Amino acid sequence: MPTNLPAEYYQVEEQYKAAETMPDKIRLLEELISTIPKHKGTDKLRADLRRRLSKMKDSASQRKGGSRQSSPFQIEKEGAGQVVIVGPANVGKSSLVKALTNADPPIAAYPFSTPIPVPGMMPFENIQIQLIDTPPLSKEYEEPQLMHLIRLADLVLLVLDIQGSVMQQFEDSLALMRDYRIIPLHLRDEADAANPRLTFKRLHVIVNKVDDAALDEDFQVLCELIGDDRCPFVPISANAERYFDRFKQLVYDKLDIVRIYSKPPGKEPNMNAPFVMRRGGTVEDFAEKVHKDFVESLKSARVWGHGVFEGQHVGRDHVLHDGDVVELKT
Ligand SMILES: Nc1nc2c(ncn2[C@@H]2O[C@H](COP(=O)(O)OP(=O)(O)OP(=O)(O)O)[C@@H](O)[C@H]2O)c(=O)[nH]1
Ligand SMILES: [Mg+2]
Repeated sequence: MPTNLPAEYYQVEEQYKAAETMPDKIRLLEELISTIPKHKGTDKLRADLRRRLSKMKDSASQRKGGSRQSSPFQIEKEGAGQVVIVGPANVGKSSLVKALTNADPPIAAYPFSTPIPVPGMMPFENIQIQLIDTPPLSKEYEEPQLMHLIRLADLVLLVLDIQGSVMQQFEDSLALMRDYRIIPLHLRDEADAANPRLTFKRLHVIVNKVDDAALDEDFQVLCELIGDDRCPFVPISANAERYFDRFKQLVYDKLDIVRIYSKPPGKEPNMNAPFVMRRGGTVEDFAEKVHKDFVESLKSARVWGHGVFEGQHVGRDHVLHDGDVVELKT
């Protein structure tokens, strides 16, 4: 047991030991973990308590459902990409997810109103993109499972509040993620890029509550302050519904995906139902998307679109571009 624990630790520990119900025990154990200062000497204690907490959460959810339930932080990817909306408390994460998707997460004027992630689908042109509302990034209430969700996502959007202390929110959020070895991709050069314990995530900053022209000016001042063109901040207003189109385009662009249309031989392609692939994907990757057996049986392919003449025959390695139409012959 480390000797330099704060008095608060021992107080909460007493309460934890005295707690009689499982929800109380879980809540107090979380509180107990948050009282422990972070340094080498407390690593083991924190790890042990976290393990105990996760066991307690597991058994609590088992009891509830009769069988083992998966964590609400494990969210299956749906649509063209999974985007997590993270940020400090009360910046408007839930408001954004509610305004932009079919989901209906809780919104409140007080902080910590979102206890678990809520996924929703955002339509963009002819595809759907998954946005996930999350509990706040907070020093007082760290949520390791949220960090795991961030690690698995295709894109992270960090939401800040122009009407609050934006730079502080920005720095605190990055510091919290760094504690869990999550580093924004654009800062890769400054971090130890070869360190396999670090996760580099594509991250963009969305500044919410830019409700009117006066706040547009505040946003401009903020941009000048940042002066870093590798991670430009993007304004939005969930309540005034401003800059939504720009937001959707940004999400699409940053997901780094392309839409490819399948044309059955002798028929027209269905332009409403694209196949979505990573940018740089080839005809072979596309064939696999359409049907896994097609990779083996593919005889030839023709492409209409970028950098080819109409219906050009191409090889398996041909790289496809957004909007290309492909006819596969098997
Ligand atoms: N002026 C203004 N207020 C907003 C905007 N978006 C959200 N809010 C308000 O900010 C408060 C917090 O909104 P939420 O969407 O619950 O914020 P959150 O980030 O999900 O909060 P937590 O889940 O507690 O972390 C509510 O009172 C919202 O009405 C906006 O664009 N402009
Ligand atoms: Mg919320």
